[in-house]
Amino acid sequence: MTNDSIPAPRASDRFTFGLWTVGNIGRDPFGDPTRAPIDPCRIVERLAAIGAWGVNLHDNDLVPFGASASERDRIVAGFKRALADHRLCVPMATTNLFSHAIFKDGAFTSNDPSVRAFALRKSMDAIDLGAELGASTYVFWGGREGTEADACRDPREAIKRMRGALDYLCGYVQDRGYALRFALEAKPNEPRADIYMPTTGHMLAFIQTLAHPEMVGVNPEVAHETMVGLNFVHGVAQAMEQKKLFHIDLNGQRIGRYDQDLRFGSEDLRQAFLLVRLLEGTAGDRHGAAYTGPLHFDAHAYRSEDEEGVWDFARGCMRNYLLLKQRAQNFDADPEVRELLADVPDPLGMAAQMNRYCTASAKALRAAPIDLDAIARRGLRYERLDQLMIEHILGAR
Ligand code: GLT
Ligand code: MN
Ligand code: MN
Repeated sequence: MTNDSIPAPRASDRFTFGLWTVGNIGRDPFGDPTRAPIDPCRIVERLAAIGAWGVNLHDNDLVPFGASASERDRIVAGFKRALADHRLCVPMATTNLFSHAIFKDGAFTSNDPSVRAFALRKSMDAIDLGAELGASTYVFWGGREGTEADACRDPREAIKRMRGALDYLCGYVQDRGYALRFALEAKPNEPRADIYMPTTGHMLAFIQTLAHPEMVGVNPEVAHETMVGLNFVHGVAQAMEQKKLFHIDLNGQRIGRYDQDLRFGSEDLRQAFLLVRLLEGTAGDRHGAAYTGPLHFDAHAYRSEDEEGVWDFARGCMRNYLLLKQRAQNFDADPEVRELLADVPDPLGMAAQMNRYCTASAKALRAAPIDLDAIARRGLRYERLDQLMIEHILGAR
């Protein structure tokens, strides 16, 4: 395979970045910024030039906190012109409910009703902004919805407040007639010591308790599940199986570290490969359809980079995705892989008997002459399967 066989990113690849991701100025808890902010209109121009499809934003990535109505309208008009000029869309928008000191102990879950009211008000304004820019997905990342001093509130109360806020905002979206769906993004910790509903699985369970569960799905992030050692691909698969994968945050992360938000594909190639394979459905669709939503890179360039390095970073995210996609396609088209993944023979017709419980099927299962010893002795050839996967990832096949 030559490098030229990987096409350049195109709008049809549905790659997106956030104003806050490529606009990240390289500040960390121990150090000052290492690069200047990039004007949002310039971000639009540069993203379009490198083949991205869309740009996502928090309200305050575009409109500074506290801007007047006329200032807001002027900024938004300029941004819309840039989007039109460079044919970039805004598929996702969200609210910054974490930077301002008023949110130091949470937004929707704060003990202070005035903070909760302000969080709703800010979210409604940001939803208006998202709708005006044409977004179809609205993300909620509750970065401050957590605790250090856990005695401050009953965690059940926090969950009730979160539910109340989402039900309220679903009502707002319906009232305004916006074609917006919500996507909840879990994270176990950072910046809080503990954040409520720390995984995608917690969110999936919570969604079923909302007033409008059909309007709400998830936005899993590679780094957030990987930092605590969970299998991200399994979480995403569960969301897909429930038709709840509304959005996805792609990046790179090593287990056991702070949220690194590294370039997609730069860490744990196995997991990155398996994730792309799952999203693209290269193994076939008998377990469900491929993911067709935005592919968002919620990552940022190393602190060592200047603006040129930021665009190297952005190109790297997209190129790694496309490289892994091609390798996943090759893997699933490989005759040896297909043979190893072929259905296990079912000479006793057991699969059909297990479709649904009935007295007769239970009787049939009990009577079936299942040869335990023969099955227990059989090697499954997963060593060979996994090695083939590694060889495809390494480009050796
Ligand atoms: C913040 C966070 C991300 C979230 C963003 C959406 S903001 O950068 O680290 O994981 O997706 O609010
Ligand atoms: Mn994220
Ligand atoms: Mn992150």
